[in-house]
Amino acid sequence: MSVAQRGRWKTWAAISAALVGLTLPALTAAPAGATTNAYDSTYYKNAVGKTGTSLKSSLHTIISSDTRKISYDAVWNALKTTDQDPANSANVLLLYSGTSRSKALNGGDVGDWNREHVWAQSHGSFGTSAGPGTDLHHLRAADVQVNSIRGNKDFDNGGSAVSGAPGSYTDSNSFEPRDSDKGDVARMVLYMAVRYEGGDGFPDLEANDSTTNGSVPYLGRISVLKQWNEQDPPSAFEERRNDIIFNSYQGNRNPFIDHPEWVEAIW
Ligand SMILES: [Ca+2]
Ligand SMILES: [Ca+2]
Repeated sequence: MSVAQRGRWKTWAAISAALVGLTLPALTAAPAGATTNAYDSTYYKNAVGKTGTSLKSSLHTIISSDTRKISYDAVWNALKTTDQDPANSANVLLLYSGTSRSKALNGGDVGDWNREHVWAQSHGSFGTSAGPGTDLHHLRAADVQVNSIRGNKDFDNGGSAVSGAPGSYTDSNSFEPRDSDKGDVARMVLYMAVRYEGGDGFPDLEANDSTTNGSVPYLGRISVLKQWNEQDPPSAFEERRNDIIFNSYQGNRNPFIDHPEWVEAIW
């Protein structure tokens, strides 16, 4: 190699090194829409970078590894903490209606709030023993009458206005929450689909595109839930309750609040 050749080689080597430095991060970049989360290098380390059934399987293992469960009676006090109104610590914020109501008004009478199973209990008939029936990630404080109107309906757009829950609609077989609760509902339902895969004596819960699921362990409609997840991103309220459930109750997280783009990555 001549001096001139050596010089050109050194220049090329330097350029190549620079190109490697420039292109490597691009080759390993996360997919479009990916977000980062404080738990990526710890809690989610085995899931980050995966998609499809591989991601779902990995997340199932992660969110099932801590088996702390609470009783249905203990859910009352837990909701007083997880669903506390950020503007008034004496109240809880009710799902579907957005009403702020005294924590002391928990019960079954008109004007009270009670424990709404966003994944309706009858869809898999899991009841209220410790497990899916007491899983705080899909249990929310709701007005007694509004909860009764939602009943065990699948989720979908459309219907007539729901009394006591402005912006919510219902028809004979489906319920549409108000806009600011749409994403919350989607992420709660899809958490349940990943958390419960048929182990521990509980049914394998899955989301599908039907609104006539009845008592089978399915809940719809997945195509609409995906839209709702996009249009109503995770709020500070959801992030706070995810942290409380993780740190103080169940030791597990709802991955779709931490990584809403994982909904599209799986479904
Ligand atoms: Ca929301
Ligand atoms: Ca499942």
